[in-house]
Amino acid sequence: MSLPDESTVRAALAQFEADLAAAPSLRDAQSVRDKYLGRKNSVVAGWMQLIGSAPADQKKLIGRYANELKQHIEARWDTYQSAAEANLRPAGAVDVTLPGRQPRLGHPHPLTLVRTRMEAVFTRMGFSIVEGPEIEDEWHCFDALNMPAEHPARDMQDTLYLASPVCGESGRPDDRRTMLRTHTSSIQIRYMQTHQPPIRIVAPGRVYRRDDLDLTHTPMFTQMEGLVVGEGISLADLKGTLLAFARDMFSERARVRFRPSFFPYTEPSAEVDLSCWQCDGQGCAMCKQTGWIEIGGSGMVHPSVFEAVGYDPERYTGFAFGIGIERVAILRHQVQDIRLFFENDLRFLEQFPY
Ligand code: 2U9
Repeated sequence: MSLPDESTVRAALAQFEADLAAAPSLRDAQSVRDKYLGRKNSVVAGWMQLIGSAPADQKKLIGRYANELKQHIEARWDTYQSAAEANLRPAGAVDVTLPGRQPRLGHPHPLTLVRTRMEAVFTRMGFSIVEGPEIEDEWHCFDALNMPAEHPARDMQDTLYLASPVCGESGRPDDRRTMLRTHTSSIQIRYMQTHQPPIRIVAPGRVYRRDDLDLTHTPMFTQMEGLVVGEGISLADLKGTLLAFARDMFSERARVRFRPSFFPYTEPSAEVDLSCWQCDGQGCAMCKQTGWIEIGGSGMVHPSVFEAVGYDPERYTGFAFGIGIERVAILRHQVQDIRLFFENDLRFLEQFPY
């Protein structure tokens, strides 16, 4: 091969253009480029090889011509390739080689996450999960729970009654009114009417009360109530169950404390406190320096409730408890305002990934 000079560079470039123009496809054009630039057996590689056997005073010059040819062909190839790829795609078409857009994945609401976790804890202890209607009659919500007609909880001030009566259980005029359930205890009344002891259930769901919205109150909130009925069920079983719940849900070291209270449907009744799981009872901001956190209410089922559903109160005893799910969520996640759970602000909701 004769040694390259300026005219051989020009001739090689012209030949490259001609070969490129004759290439029927982008793939053929890529072969043309390889014929000139490839690492082995290409025009540029051949020129580079000549350097070894060339006279000493020619070596530098040959290297310069080889590089010049290489740079020209590379630049020309870049423009050729971009134009060819743009031509392959009709105007406005989707470029399928671009990475896809990341879909925005949703996740369960924080209250659903807490509820699911609580359900899992009780399921592990052998409880079944039971649901029921949100629109209730007064018998299932009040009468059967030892809250007779004159009971203050039935007041229009506290309960959201529906405009038109739908049905009544007892036939008395009072019982014909329908309402949004004020607690999920009505689920448990329905369950006892259709099942015989022993029973071990938790009843989660929304409940409604006439309340104004503020930092700690909403007219709709979520509860989980529990009910265990059988022969020989005692207050010790209630305390043991709540302790097991607290240890699984909050902290291995949790302790439970009862404070005497009153509910019409339980006797005796108790407020339930847990030792603060953040400071382990030492006192911190979360427990307001008391070492204890109120988590709900509980008690032994009142005999009148058993009578209402046809259970023999001489034979059966049982315990019940109620826990506010928002309260658990607020405590677990240090939420400052209960309204955040219901405003659907993504800046809040996105802080609870699945
Ligand atoms: C039946 C008999 C008794 C359920 C109970 C409480 C005490 C209680 C509150 C906790 C926070 C409601 O969400 S809250 O505001 N609940 O204090 N609930 S005993 O007693 C029952 C339930 C069903 C048949």
